[in-house]
Amino acid sequence: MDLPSRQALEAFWMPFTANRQFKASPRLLARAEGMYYWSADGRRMLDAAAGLWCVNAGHNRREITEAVAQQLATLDYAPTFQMGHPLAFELANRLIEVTPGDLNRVFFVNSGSEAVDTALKIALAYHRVRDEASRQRLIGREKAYHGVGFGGTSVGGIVNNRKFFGPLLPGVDHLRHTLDHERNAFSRGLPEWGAHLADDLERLIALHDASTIAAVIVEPVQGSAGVILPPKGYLQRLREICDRHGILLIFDEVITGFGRLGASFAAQYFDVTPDIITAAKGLTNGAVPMGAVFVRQRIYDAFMQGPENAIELFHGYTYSAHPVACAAARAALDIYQRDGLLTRAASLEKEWEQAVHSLRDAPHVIDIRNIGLIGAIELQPRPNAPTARAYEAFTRCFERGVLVRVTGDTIALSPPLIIEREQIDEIIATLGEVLRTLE
Ligand code: PXG
Repeated sequence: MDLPSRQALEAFWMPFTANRQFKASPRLLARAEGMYYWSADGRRMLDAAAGLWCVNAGHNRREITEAVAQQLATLDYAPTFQMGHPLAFELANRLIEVTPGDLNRVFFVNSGSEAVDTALKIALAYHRVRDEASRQRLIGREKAYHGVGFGGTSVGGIVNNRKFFGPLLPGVDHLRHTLDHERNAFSRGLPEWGAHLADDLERLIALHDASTIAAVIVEPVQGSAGVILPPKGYLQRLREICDRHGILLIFDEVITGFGRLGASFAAQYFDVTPDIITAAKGLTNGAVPMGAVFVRQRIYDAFMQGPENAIELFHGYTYSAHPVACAAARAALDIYQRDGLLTRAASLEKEWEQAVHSLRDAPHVIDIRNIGLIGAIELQPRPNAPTARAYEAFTRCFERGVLVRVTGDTIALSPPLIIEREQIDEIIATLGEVLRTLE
């Protein structure tokens, strides 16, 4: 494949990317299959990031490709405002086979960001239709990532994602995050210390009063901030506090949904049932953009009041339940269920944990965290140059044929759920080598 000139790279303003640095020395992917990418200059790369946490069944699955092609040739587009197409209903019915509890109503969107903004709007409107319109506050958490819409940015807690964009939504507050190196570094799986950090919600309730709070949104496992795990008992405690005060609990499962932890959703893994779940990414195995919001039946039912000809929720997208996305999602779910991928991470979890923690004594490592098929290796930042060391680890892994993801000074691993033992070994061996070459 001919590599593009520098000039040819200028027009595309790349997201969350150092554009000038990238364009001076681009990393281009040309093709993918199974656990591997091939770069534009023909090198094979082991994908230890599942793209961006989304290609859970591995790349270029034939069943998905064929389902998408056939759907495009049959019904390319269909509106879902006051119209419908059968596959949208079928997909919703299929999805609620794998959602927890009575989260059996599905609102379709096109991304994780849209799922989050939709969930927040549903939470606000839910209280209003129940005559509790004073519940308008939204509670997020420090270091959270909930996408890039104004709602998700507002409840998010990563400073660079917020500070450029003005005051954001009013009436938002944040829980403390749960990362504590002093007490919890190198925990295997969930940290023992910190369940009481959930009581920070009681502090916010005491400050604002429960009657003003609509919902709390958390990632059960924080991804983008560098894989931050909930301490044992933390999510249960959040659930109890929300229940006690009539506050909706939203789990943002854009990363944790569809098998990443070894259960369909983190809700099942932790045995904590939220009121709303947001999902995207693995929903279509990354093949076509799509997201979903799952709500408990009583939330949906609360809207189904008044005259039957009244629209119950003034919200939706041109591409909600796009037929091509629905086809990809149904084919992805077929694969997940047929091949046992929703639980495969559970059978690999111990081995994965062992492998990731074997890097403990490698140079620069200050913490290692793991859960399901997620791993994080946090490096000591270089003095006066935060993120530079981890970024270099990322580029050197890329040169050696392993694609990892870096956020801050943390290397994050989230391979496709089809990974085999030798591939786990290859990721760890490459990382070990790279860490030894770093200054
Ligand atoms: N919520 C969560 C928890 C996410 O992780 C989003 C919402 C937004 O989804 P969309 O589809 O709008 O991007 C995400 C996205 C990374 C990384 O490696 C993580 C995400 C996206 C890109 C990179 O840190 N998560």
